[in-house]
Amino acid sequence: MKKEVSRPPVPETWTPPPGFRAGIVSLVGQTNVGKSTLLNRILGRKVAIVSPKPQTTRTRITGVLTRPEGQIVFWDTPGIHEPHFELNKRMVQIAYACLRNVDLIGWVIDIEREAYRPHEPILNLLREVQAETPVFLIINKIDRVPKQEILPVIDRYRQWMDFREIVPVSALRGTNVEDLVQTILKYLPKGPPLFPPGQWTDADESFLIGELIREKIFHYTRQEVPYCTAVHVQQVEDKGHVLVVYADVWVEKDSQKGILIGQGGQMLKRIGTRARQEIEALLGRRVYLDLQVRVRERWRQRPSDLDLLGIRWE
Ligand SMILES: Nc1nc2c(ncn2[C@@H]2O[C@H](COP(=O)(O)OP(=O)(O)OP(=O)(O)O)[C@@H](O)[C@H]2O)c(=O)[nH]1
Ligand SMILES: [Mg+2]
Repeated sequence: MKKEVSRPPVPETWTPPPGFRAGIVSLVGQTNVGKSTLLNRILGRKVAIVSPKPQTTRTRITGVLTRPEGQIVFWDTPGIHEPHFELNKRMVQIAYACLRNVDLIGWVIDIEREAYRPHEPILNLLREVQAETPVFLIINKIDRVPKQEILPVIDRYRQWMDFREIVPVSALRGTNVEDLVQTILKYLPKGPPLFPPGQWTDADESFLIGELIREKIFHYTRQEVPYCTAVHVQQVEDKGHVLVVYADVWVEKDSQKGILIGQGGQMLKRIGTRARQEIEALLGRRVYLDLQVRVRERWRQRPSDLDLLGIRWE
């Protein structure tokens, strides 16, 4: 048993068939390579937010896939990058911590960006852990290159490290993703499920709501604004016919507050509307979203603020 994951008891009415397999698989890699897209594709639902901008995922996201033959608990992780703020240091720390106490590691690379040169810090780390933990190379975004360019990349990476498996995929299109799932299952230890079948994440409602709001901020704002922004869900109140969500959007400066609110409140309205629609779809009920933009200077540097946002390794 690994103490990092909370493991709610499996209902006694369900007995896993003989030969059932279960384990934890960490998805790691540079930022923007498609780790979260891959997790969502595997689960067939959105558990992790995605954006074309780097550094979207800020903490570990758990996604659980249960099949008749086994259960895979995926950890989506923040992309590994050079950290300049306490926020980013924690993100990278979390990603590194997710290499320990897992049953398998999937190193996700972007074939367009990483075909000729591996990310050295990740490569060196994985070389160290591979004696204890099987490492797969997952070559993502193969839809972006001609087919004949895939094999040379496989050959090159094979020279750099002895991967247990190398699986080219397109997380966006779903190409080879089922093969990846089947191959992962073969490597997991035999044992009972770690989560009740039917549970697809361990994240709570407030966290998921905050992430969906943040995703829209990443979508609609640019330059430094998304990076200086955090969402803190203050309260979720069930009023019967509607769920009322009070959320603060933190920025670091007045100028960023102005951008997020926009002329005549247009920007905040757009973010709020799109977020609300997705939250309603996720929870299957009507939602009223009360968004307040607040200046919280230097929150990215303040450990207590990062704790409050849940950006820390427990
Ligand atoms: N063409 C193509 N784009 C992809 C694929 N997978 C992901 N993307 C795109 O790549 C961008 C980044 O995807 P994410 O899933 O957010 O990447 P990530 O690795 O989780 O990024 P961080 O959380 O920032 O570390 C998004 O614009 C995705 O749509 C793929 O297979 N093909
Ligand atoms: Mg991500």
